Amino acid sequence: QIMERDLRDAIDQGQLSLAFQPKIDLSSWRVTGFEALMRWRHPEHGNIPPGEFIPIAEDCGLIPSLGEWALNEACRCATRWPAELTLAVNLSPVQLMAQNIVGLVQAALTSSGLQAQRLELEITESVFIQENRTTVRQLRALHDLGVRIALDDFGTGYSSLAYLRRFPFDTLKIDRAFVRELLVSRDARAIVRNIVALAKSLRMTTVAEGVEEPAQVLVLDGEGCDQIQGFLAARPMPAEDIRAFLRNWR
Ligand code: G
Ligand code: G
Ligand code: MN
Ligand code: NA
Repeated sequence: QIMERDLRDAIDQGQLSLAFQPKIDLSSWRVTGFEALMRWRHPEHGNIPPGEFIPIAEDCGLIPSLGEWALNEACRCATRWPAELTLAVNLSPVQLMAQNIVGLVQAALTSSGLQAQRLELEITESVFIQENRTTVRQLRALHDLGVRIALDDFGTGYSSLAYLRRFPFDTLKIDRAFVRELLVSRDARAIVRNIVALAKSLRMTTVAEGVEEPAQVLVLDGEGCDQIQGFLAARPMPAEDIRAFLRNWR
């Protein structure tokens, strides 16, 4: 059982790290950037997946500290990459509610020297469950800094097309549940086709998550999807592996 106490120690004792997973442009097959994903190596329990500890951090009020650490660390790493590559960082809905997220993002950009246009913040649709004016106002203020905003895991949560009208997302990430079924389910394929069409008409970039097979790439490309992410291109990697990965890509 993970304790709140352990999470506090994790930050202080450097048990947290970031892994980076590339996004690939389907028309050029170039790397467009990387998404930062939190990793925790517990001294006794070993690696604990973010799916386990992020919800705990959200419940016990530690997500602002974890999130601030991740944002600063990720920006610092990204300044060492080629300048055309973007960085995506996940934001918890709790951060949008509880934290001066705009000041935090501004500070991370200033102290790292990363240009705002290179940063994209990924937010899941659960941010709209207890939607209030603060959430939308914070999203707009973040957008005004020049960072991009992505809607993560689209299509599986509490999706409502109304969100797409309430806030101008730059990117829409198609949840890997649809990608997983793409080759075996006509319905999944029809959903992907229509998500892409909807995103295009709203001038959003589409990214398909969880791509593991070349055949999925062919279908996604055929349906007009812009980018892919997934084990086919690469598993999330430590920052120090990025240089070699980029050198060997293609
Ligand atoms: O890397 P993995 O597939 O185990 O990640 C599981 C989930 O944890 C994903 O949905 C991802 O969005 C989330 N996650 C990973 N890193 C972060 C982070 O830094 N902040 C937040 N809020 N969520 C993260
Ligand atoms: O933020 P998000 O929930 O999208 O986080 C991505 C998570 O999905 C990471 O934990 C990552 O390890 C995982 N992941 C990335 N690519 C693949 C993939 O191709 N297949 C599967 N099953 N999981 C993936
Ligand atoms: Mn994400
Ligand atoms: Na996702």
